[in-house]
Amino acid sequence: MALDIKNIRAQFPALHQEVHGRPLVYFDNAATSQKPQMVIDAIAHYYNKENSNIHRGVHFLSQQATDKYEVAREAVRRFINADAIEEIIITRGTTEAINLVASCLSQWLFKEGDEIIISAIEHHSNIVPWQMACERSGAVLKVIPVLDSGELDMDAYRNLLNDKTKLVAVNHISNALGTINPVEEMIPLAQEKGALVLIDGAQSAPHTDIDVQALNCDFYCFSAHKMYGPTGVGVLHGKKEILEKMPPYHGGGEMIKEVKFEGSTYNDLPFKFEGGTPNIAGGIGLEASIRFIEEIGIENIAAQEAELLAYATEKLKETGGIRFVGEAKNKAGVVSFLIEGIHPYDAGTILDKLGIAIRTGHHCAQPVMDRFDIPGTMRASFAVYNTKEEIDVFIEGIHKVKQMFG
Ligand code: 7TS
Repeated sequence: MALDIKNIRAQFPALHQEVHGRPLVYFDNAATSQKPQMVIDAIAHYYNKENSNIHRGVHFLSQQATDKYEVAREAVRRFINADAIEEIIITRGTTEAINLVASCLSQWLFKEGDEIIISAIEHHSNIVPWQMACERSGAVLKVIPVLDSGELDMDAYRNLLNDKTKLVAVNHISNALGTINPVEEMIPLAQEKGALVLIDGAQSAPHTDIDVQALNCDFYCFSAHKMYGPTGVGVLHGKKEILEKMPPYHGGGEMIKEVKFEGSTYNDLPFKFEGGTPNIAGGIGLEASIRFIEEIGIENIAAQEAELLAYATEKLKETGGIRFVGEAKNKAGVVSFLIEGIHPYDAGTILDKLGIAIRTGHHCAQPVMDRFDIPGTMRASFAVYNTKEEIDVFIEGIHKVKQMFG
């Protein structure tokens, strides 16, 4: 189905502005996407009319806010096809979701000499929490290497797996390279060895259909702000039988059943992992962002972005002197590249002056840059509202950069 991109763009107020006197071209969607009016309205409406704390008041506003927050949880469940709402923990984002699992597993599961496997193309938030878990528990971190193409070395992965492997944590889509990892293949390989699997879906939730039951992963996490929703809210999906065994993360209100000085008992799932007043407006905004995606259809979004990726890659190739970093066969709407002889930061600064927002640097994936022996890349990442005309403006910008520094 051909999407009405003009109509979609009209729903995003932030896209209709000038930056440095030029119409904004926003290609930094892997960092965070812009927000449609329906998400902004849902949040504004909550603060204008519904503001109240949830899960505790008997009064009207509190019950109404609680209902809306729980509607959001159900929307998330449906969005990722989870089995039950008890499995949906609303967090501050992907980073908090991974830290929650790493912290709880280091108390409950990991022992001296156990092994945790991550990949060479992880975001820092899927590296550092596991390093901290290793420090706490004596477990050892192992890393799946990446091939020159930007694809994971699957033979090396098979060889890393053994009876000591307790957890595999990999991203579904790499933010630095755009590689779509073969998680459908990776998950059962780990589980055959008795390991748990966490999938970092920060980059996949906005672009791919997610079915946690079909994937059969033990944990899946993502952030609302990369999928047209607000910042400061995200999701941890975990299998119920594992979440039930895990100790709680944050202690405080909401996550308890009974508190006595001699000891406290913990609440049922999912509240056991949701201590403190949550980002209520954020949860309500997340529900609106899911509705936005579902109205367009995730497969239509993916098709639009695939077209943009193919077009941008072809046009960049035509300009010459481009080194692509990450050329996996199976790739999402991210182009990471360098212009030969030009520092990405210099190029990014010139593009900014032309109203073009791309990301330059290590993209919170420093080991990827070390692996490819580069200081960083220029990264253009696409969302459903981007157009080929914007890519043409971007390519003109690349020509200007080359003229200035070439
Ligand atoms: N995992 C991946 C694969 C990511 O791309 C990001 C954020 C995170 C985890 C962390 O998500 P957060 O919402 O908790 O911060 N990625 C990026 C990026 O590529 N540029 O800025 C943030």
